[in-house]
Amino acid sequence: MTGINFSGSRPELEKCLEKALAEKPLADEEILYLLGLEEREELEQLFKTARLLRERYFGRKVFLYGFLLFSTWCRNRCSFCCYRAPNSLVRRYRKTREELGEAAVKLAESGVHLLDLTMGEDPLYYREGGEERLIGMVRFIKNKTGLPLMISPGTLSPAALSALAREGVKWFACYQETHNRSLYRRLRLGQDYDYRMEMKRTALRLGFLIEEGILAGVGETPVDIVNSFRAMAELGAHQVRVMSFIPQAGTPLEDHPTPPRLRELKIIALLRLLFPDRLIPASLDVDGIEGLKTRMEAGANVVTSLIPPRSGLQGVSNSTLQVDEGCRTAERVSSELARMGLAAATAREYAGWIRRAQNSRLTG
Ligand code: SAM
Ligand code: MD0
Ligand code: SF4
Repeated sequence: MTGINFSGSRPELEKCLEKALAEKPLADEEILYLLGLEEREELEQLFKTARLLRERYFGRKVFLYGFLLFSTWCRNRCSFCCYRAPNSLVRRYRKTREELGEAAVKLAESGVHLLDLTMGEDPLYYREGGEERLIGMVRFIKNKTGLPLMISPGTLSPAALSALAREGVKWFACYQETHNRSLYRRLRLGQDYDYRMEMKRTALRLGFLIEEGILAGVGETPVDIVNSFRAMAELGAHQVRVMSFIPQAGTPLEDHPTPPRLRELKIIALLRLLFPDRLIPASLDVDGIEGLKTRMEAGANVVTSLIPPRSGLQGVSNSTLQVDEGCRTAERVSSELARMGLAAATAREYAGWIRRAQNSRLTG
């Protein structure tokens, strides 16, 4: 019993979705076939299958991640990002630990399950004494809120990573954006592909849970997407994401169009089919609260980029979208989830998932 009636669907579709539901590995051609679906009813079957798999591992419960971008200064020049060093059209700030602490407490009180501490590669944290500053900041937020932490710092030295592991930081997030080396070179200008990949392996060895991610709409082919799925599996990532590229004023890709959202939705669904027990985000940073429903319907089980209103903190790809309007809060997200028959998990449920993941008791 699959719980889905596939009768009337094309035999190829039925075969692929049955296989996914049985958690048998899909061949590259099958993934490509599913990524190529265009018809509404067929897509609906794909999304339904993704939801069924999500329900198998997570029931109706969803995790909420608070986002704290504590510095928007960056030494890098990623072609897609508004925070690239030469961009003068973006608001720069660097939060003190007290300012950050205040926002962190607001998020914690609102009921988020985790705080994602993110920065541009701010030179302040790379000069003499910078790593200690970063570690001090992390310790301060941990003591102040007691919440599980994720760190999204870009690349760091293995020593700094190791110190963060000792502080008890649970997650290391670092997105390759693509696993096609020549596309990577055009996106993460001047950054070493292997160093970035290796940091994630180092993080795993240090006991972190890790998040890998890709961008949709930056010139990737369907085969590139399949290769990224394979790279995520090989890495053993615990959280896997895709975000649609949003063009940014003042950057080399400012005139490159944002992709049709169906591409991101199909990738979310495929991620669920391939990684049924892993965490898959729906980011509010791409299309705001209006974009939540379709992403949840495609199989996501985490909502990211919750930002406290009027804290002066920004997002990334739509850096101020709906922040001060209060649309990116736990309260607003929870009421949207309720309308979809979903609900925010308890802190205990999230802690339980982390414990099982850290004890490697996830399947697959
Ligand atoms: N600086 C760190 C790094 O690059 O790893 C962490 C912060 S960085 C802003 C986080 C992620 O935001 C990037 O890895 C990328 O996936 C995403 N991002 C940046 N600019 C974007 C854009 N224009 N559209 C969509 N996602 C974007
Ligand atoms: C998000 N703006 O979740 C955040 C960010 C970094 N770990 C996450 C890209 O959409
Ligand atoms: Fe800097 Fe990260 Fe933006 Fe690249 S993606 S420019 S490393 S903030």
